[in-house]
Amino acid sequence: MNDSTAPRCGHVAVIGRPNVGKSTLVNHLIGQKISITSRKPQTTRLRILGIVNAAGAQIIFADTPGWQARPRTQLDKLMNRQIDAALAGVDAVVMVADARRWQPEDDAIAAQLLAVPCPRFLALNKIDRVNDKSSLLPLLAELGERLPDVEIVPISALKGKGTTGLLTAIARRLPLREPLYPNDQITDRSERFLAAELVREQLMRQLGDELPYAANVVVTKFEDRPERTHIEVEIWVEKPGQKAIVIGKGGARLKEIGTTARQSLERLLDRPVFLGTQVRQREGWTEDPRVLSKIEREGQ
Ligand SMILES: Nc1nc2c(ncn2[C@@H]2O[C@H](COP(=O)(O)OP(=O)(O)OP(=O)(O)O)[C@@H](O)[C@H]2O)c(=O)[nH]1
Ligand SMILES: [Mg+2]
Repeated sequence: MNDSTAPRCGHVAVIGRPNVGKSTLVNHLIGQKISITSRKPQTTRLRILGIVNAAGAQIIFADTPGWQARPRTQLDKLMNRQIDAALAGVDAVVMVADARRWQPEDDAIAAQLLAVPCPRFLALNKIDRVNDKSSLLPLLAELGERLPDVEIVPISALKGKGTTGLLTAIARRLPLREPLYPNDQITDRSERFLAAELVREQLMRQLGDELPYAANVVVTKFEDRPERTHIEVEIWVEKPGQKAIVIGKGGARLKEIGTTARQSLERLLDRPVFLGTQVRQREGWTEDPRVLSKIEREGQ
């Protein structure tokens, strides 16, 4: 049998510090936004699979939350546990780092990378922001020495530079195995989960620094009706003042959040959507074990 044409398939964890571009990379490889992104760290909360069929392989990426060196809340701890779960039994690991600056936390993640007994890759991301590409050479040389057996690939997840090369390199290293998922499936998460996430994406993108971390989105209704999918969500915040901020003057902020989230959702689901939003105050949910175990179990 000619191995180069035999099907390959495997699980690949994508790990790294918050905000380095893990979700942007997974979305780019899938060609759809399945994992939310923002300029703020800790955007991804739960592991989400992104399934790519390319280069003769089915590559099942697990996008993970950014690893937090000092988890503070129970929610932070839940997020770090998601990374451990993604690393269990993987066939390859991709660490993502910012090509502009290697940081002390990157060393801790590189140690996790080296501890996993499978093919390892380091994607040095955001090279579109590096004007003088030759300035990358000393970092590449140093990392090459410090991280033996790690294939280092400079990329721009945002611009799609170097990403095909990375995909092909990963595909080549996966085990010979029939695909685990049907070839039209792009994620393991339900449409319900994706709806909640796209609303949370707008909270991350449109609100100030603290509030998004105090917010949770819960789907209360999801019905496929003949003319459109009818979705209702609750946005939980911790404090009364936060509720006023999410709603905004005359409801303007909430309207903007709802409209933009609905448009992203319609693109993803490829059908018309009604999205109803309500804001509720729910103090201390980031420490509430009942809420957290529900989030962990059901993904919302
Ligand atoms: N210029 C540039 N920006 C990028 C690139 N990749 C990602 N970004 C930006 O970096 C920010 C963070 O991207 P995410 O994909 O949300 O990062 P993440 O690693 O998933 O972050 P967490 O989920 O918080 O851990 C966003 O504003 C992205 O648009 C890139 O290649 N170039
Ligand atoms: Mg992310």
